[in-house]
Amino acid sequence: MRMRENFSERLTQLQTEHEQLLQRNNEPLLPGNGVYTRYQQPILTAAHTPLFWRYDLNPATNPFLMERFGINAAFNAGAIKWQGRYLLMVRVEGADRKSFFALAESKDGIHGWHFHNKPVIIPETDNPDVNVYDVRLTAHEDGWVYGLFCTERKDPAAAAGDMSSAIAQCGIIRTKDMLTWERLPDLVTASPQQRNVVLHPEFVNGQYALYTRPQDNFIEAGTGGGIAVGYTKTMTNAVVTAENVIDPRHYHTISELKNGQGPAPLKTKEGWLHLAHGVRNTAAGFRYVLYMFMTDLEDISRVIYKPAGYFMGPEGPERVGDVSNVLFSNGWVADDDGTVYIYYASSDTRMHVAVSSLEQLTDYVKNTAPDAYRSAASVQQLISIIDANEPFFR
Ligand code: BGC
Ligand code: BMA
Repeated sequence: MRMRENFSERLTQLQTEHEQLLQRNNEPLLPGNGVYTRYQQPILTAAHTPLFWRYDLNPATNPFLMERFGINAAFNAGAIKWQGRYLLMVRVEGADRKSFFALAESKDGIHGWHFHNKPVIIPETDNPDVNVYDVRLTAHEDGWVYGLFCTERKDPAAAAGDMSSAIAQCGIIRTKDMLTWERLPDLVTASPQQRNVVLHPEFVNGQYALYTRPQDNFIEAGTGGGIAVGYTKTMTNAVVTAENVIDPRHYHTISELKNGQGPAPLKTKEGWLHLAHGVRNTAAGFRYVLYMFMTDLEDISRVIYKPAGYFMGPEGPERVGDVSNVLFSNGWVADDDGTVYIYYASSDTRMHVAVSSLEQLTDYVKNTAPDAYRSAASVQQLISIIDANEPFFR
């Protein structure tokens, strides 16, 4: 049969294409906005997953060399620097819509990203997860690396015929070697829904501090919402009884519908730098953008700087994908020299990197005006910039 004869030819084509993709060059997009530098190409996509995940490579059992396991997307990755290498714990989504986690690594944080041979095994609890996604990695000062992720299960109270309503909660895993993961009981909070829960890297008054996002129902924040802080004595039976909202939602802002903490905050001389996402509703669906704020080093519940609006919004080809008009980030890495690698996903489809530094990001949060909540007040902010620039633009 023709196809059978073509097996090795097709395999060579697939391998060549895959190699070229993994080795393709990625140039910075200059001059950029001075806050961060985007790169020309995504760093990871569904097509970066190994061919031996997707294809049965045995001509006897797969004469047509057809895909046996489709991969739909590679996005929303947690990040960590581990033994000198940059690691992403990527949300990989199969054609079956189930997400799972897979590690990918790069030597310099920008180029040469490739997946490890096998996905990560996440042990289940007594109440099996239907879907897991959006892990945040935190190297805690207790010596463990924790992964906090969203575990989703069908809402048992969903009306007959409602096949969408779900309950989202925070699943917890930990490791000391990035190879095997111990599953701990899910986080318990008073809130019926939890997504975007993130572990703070240091103890606060001897307790673990968590950023949570109290939410009333599966999609809308309802009367809840906002990025909150809560404390638990232990992570092996994590219970947060009080969630104190530190970054609430506001009318007519980029996060009026909902918001959530991105990765764990980065410590700087001046405060904890936070990256988060904000969501608003539009006639074309939800729009997800990234924003930043800074909290006090002594009192992590006190926001000391919060620039207005978004830090990064979807641009160009980033705008289009499975869930268009979305930027989401749950991973970044700060190097000892202050370089910050921001790993973000576009439109629930692919991963990108943007590079900045602690110094630039601190300058950004301190010197960008906060939201003034009214058009006229924004105009005043703009006029003061123009006036101060007057000696420079003639
Ligand atoms: C999806 C997430 C999404 C959430 C809320 C989940 O089922 O997997 O990507 O954020 O629904 O829309
Ligand atoms: C969610 C998030 C992400 C996703 C986004 C857009 O609420 O938790 O998983 O990127 O929606 O679909």
